Amino acid sequence: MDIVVFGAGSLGSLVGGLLAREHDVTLVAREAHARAVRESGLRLESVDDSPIHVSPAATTDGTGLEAELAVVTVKSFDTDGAAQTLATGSFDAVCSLQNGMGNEATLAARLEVPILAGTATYGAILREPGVVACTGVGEVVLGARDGGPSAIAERVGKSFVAAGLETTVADDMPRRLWEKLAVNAGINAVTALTATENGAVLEEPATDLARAATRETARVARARGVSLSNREALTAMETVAEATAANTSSMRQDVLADRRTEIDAINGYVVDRAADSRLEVPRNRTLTALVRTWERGRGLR
Ligand code: KPL
Repeated sequence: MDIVVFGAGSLGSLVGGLLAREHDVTLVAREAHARAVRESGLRLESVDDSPIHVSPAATTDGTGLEAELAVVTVKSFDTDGAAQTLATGSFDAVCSLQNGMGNEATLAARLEVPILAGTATYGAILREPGVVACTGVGEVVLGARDGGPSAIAERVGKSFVAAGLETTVADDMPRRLWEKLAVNAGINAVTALTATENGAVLEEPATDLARAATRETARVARARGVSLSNREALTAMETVAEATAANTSSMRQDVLADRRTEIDAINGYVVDRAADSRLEVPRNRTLTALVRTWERGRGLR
C-alpha cells in the first residue's frame, strides 16, 4: 500500500517507520528530520533486539501528494492546516492517529474521502533527526469515525498488521475515542506539570488528581450518550500508565521542548463539553488553566 504519514514527529515517525517495513511510505516532516531520513534513512530503536533501518521517502512539502492512505499524526491544533494541505492531493482514505477529540470532524470538513478514526498507545520519542525510539509497545485501534463496520478500515487494519503493528479494527470508535481521551486527560497534563514519567499517575500523591480527571471525563462521555463507566475509564488509564510507566507523555515532551501543547483538545475539550451538559469538572478545569497559563507565559498562545 502507498501511505503518506502527515506529521512525522515522534509517533508519526514510529508508525511510519514500522509501516515502511512492508509498504511504500512517505513521511511529511520538519526540515531537519526529513533531510536526515532522505540522506541516511530512518533508524528505529527498541523495536527489536537491534536497531532497524528503513528508507521511507521524506518531504517537508505535503502539497499534491497521492497515496492510497494518509495517516494524520499532526498535533490537534494543526489538523485544519493538515486538512487544507491534504485537500491538494489525492487519497482513497485518511486515518487520524492523533490525541484529543474533534480531529476527524476537522478533516471531514475539508476532505471528500472516507475519514477513519484511530487511537495509538505506542510510546515514541524522536531522539534526533532520523532516529526514533519505541518506548512502549502499545496498540493501534481504528475504524469508521461514526462507528459501525467499514471495509476500508478492515483493509487499512490488515495493512497495519502486515507491517507488524498491533492493530484492532473496531466498530465503536466514538466510544474508543472517549476512552482514549479519559486516558490522556488523566496522564498528560499531570505528568507535564509535575515533570514526571507516566507511572507517576499510579502513585500517591498524583494518583488522586489523575484518577479524578479520568472519572470526570467518563462522566462527560456518559452525559453525551457514550457508554463509558468510571471503572472502564480508570482501568484503561491505569493499564496505559503501567505499560508506559517509564515514558515521557507527549504533553511533557512538548513542555520540555517549549512547544504548544494539546491541552485544548484534551482536558480543555472535557471542560467545554462538560459546560454543554452543565456538569462541573473541577480537576480538568484546573489542569487546563495551569497548562494554558504555562503556554501563555511562554508566548505560545
Ligand atoms: O497518548 C499518550 C501521550 O503521551 O500522548 C500516552 C498514551 C499517554 C502515552 O504516553
